[in-house]
Amino acid sequence: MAQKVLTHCRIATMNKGETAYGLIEDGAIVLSDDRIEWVGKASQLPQAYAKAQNVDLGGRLVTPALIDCHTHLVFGGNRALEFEMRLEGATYEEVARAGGGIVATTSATKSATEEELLASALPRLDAFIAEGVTTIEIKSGYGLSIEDEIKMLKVARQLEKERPIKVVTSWLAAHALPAEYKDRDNEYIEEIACEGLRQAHALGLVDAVDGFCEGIAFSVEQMERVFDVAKELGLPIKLHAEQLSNLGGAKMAAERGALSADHIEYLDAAGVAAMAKAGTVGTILPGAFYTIRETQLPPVQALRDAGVDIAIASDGNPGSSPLFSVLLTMNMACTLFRLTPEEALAGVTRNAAKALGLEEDRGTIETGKRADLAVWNIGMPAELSYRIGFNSLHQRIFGGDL
Ligand code: DI6
Ligand code: FE
Repeated sequence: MAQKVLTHCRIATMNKGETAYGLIEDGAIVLSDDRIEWVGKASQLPQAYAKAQNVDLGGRLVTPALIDCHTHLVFGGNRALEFEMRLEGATYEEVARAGGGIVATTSATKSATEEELLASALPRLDAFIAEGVTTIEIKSGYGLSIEDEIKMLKVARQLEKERPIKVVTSWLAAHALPAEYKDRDNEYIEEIACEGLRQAHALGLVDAVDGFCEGIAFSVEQMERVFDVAKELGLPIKLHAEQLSNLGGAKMAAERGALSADHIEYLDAAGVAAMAKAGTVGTILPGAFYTIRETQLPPVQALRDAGVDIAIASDGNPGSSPLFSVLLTMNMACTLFRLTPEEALAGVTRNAAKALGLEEDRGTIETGKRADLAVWNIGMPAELSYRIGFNSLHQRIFGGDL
């Protein structure tokens, strides 16, 4: 058994407890293969580990490795043209209704080969890895045909073979209506979103089922059709909900036990209550809020008051959030949404793990959890959120590998 002891470090365990950040001063962490075997004060390190390989971290801060629980990392092309249109006054919704937006990325994604999609996704993934990310969720949603949605998820799975990273996939065929289904949205839901889900699941490509519940996308009833299939297949669900308007998608998803409801700027009290009751995580996405210059803030205080766990994520995508940095996401969540730096860090560790259904396995530094850690050249955990566009990562530990 390969055992290592990390010493001479401060540890933000991110366990809920008496101390902020679950902080341990002058701590030690014992790694055994890909697991955390022991964590605590160095002065209390059991004698049994005295002979294990010692790694002196020079007084640095250790946190759980970062988790991005909502991305659209795999896509073709880019939307710099739309960026220009929006700067000339068009809104995100207007661009979408004019056939730009998600549908434009769909054309570029359809015409790309798996190899091309992989090649364009890798540098974006590497940007996350360079910031200490070890777990990333990646959605389909720019194929909008069974074949092309499956192609996207195959690329997402392939990324895991190319890099030391855990990829969690989400089926997001219910993202936008492709031109060939104009005025036949219910047929799209049945023929592509539902039938494609069965096929992709049979290929082992789906970890969770997502959708875009919005005026410019799909209704609550249509999402329920897709979630019925998810249930039949035993797959967890999540939803892009209440991003541009309040349709009640988050409430519906929570009542069905959703892992998370994402965006949620327009979430109302009934939605908050349903999420609290179900333990559904509220995933808020400052990159999209910033990019589309949204003014409606997500109801952060109501979520806190109700005890809803808050995750934050990049939403990295070519249109509404061309943001490929978790550290910048943390800064934006604090500045734009008034999260505390502690909430921001919990949002990309413990609560992000919960949003992916992985809270038993990762997201905090505790005995038995996966040894995915980040070592930073900083002293205070708040420094992670405080700087803008600066990466202070010293070392990323993936499954105990230094
Ligand atoms: N909401 C989003 O923020 C992304 N998808 C969604 O449903 C945006 C996707 C895009 O603009 O390409
Ligand atoms: Fe999204």
